[in-house]
Amino acid sequence: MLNAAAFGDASLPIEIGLFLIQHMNASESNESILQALKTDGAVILDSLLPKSTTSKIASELKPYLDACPQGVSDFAGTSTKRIGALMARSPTCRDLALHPLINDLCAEYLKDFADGYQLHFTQAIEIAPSESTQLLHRDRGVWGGYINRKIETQFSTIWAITDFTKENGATAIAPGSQSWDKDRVPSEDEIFYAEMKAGSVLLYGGSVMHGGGSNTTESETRLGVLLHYCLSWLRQEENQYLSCPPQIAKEFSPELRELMGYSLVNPILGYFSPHDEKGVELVSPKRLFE
Ligand SMILES: O=C(O)CCC(=O)C(=O)O
Ligand SMILES: [Fe+2]
Repeated sequence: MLNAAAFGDASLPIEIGLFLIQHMNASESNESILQALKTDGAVILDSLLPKSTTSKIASELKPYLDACPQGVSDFAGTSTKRIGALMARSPTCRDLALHPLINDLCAEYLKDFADGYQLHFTQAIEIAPSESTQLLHRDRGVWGGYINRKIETQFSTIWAITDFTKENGATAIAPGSQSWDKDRVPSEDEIFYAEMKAGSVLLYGGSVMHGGGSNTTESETRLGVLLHYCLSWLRQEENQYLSCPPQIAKEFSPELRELMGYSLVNPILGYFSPHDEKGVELVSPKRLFE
């Protein structure tokens, strides 16, 4: 949100400011990044990854994207490809999931609502020419309308692997809509686009309205890596234990496994009993990797 004073009228109250998607550098304080995220519902951190990292991710994902059919619904898109299981499939996406700044911001953003957070959703989304704008939505909708809106459900990232432009499908967002009545529909001039260079990342919460943008270019595709984190007591949208089963996760760092949910919280949520042993009950998934 911009302070009305920025437009030369200091007498206007701050609430009259305009909401928008701010661009910030990773060198700004966590406090100011989170302030922008809370006020606008979304914020962009510019140029966090070098070209070598985005190229590596693109090549790790390419075989899966090449083989993936286009979506077949209005919501998933009909010129859009979506692939999951990014922890199993892309070693470089594992590093992104553990990115220290992102994890610090996520922990702070969600700290009032749970004892911890977990990886909720990993998806690469490639939007190709002729795709239209996705229905704007709130990602917290996956849990139905049951969670009180005072509770923030998640902290979400979209990493730009290619440049994101308004023309090639940059995510459309209605800044400020995280506090709107749930049925209010944004007007055209309330929608902004997360235009950003490859290597930048969009941060947004579970309550802000957004959707994939339309791609009106002749031949450009837009590739984003979506890594979402949710409260540790919520069911994950992507089943991490099937997308990335223990025989693969055993090669990962304990930190990544814990982030994926191979751990206990609160203090018994997520226990298991090894089905093929006798005398061992109600233990932490961590035991699988000892
Ligand atoms: O790809 C994007 O820019 C956003 C997609 C999205 O919001 C979704 O599929 O839930
Ligand atoms: Fe979404």
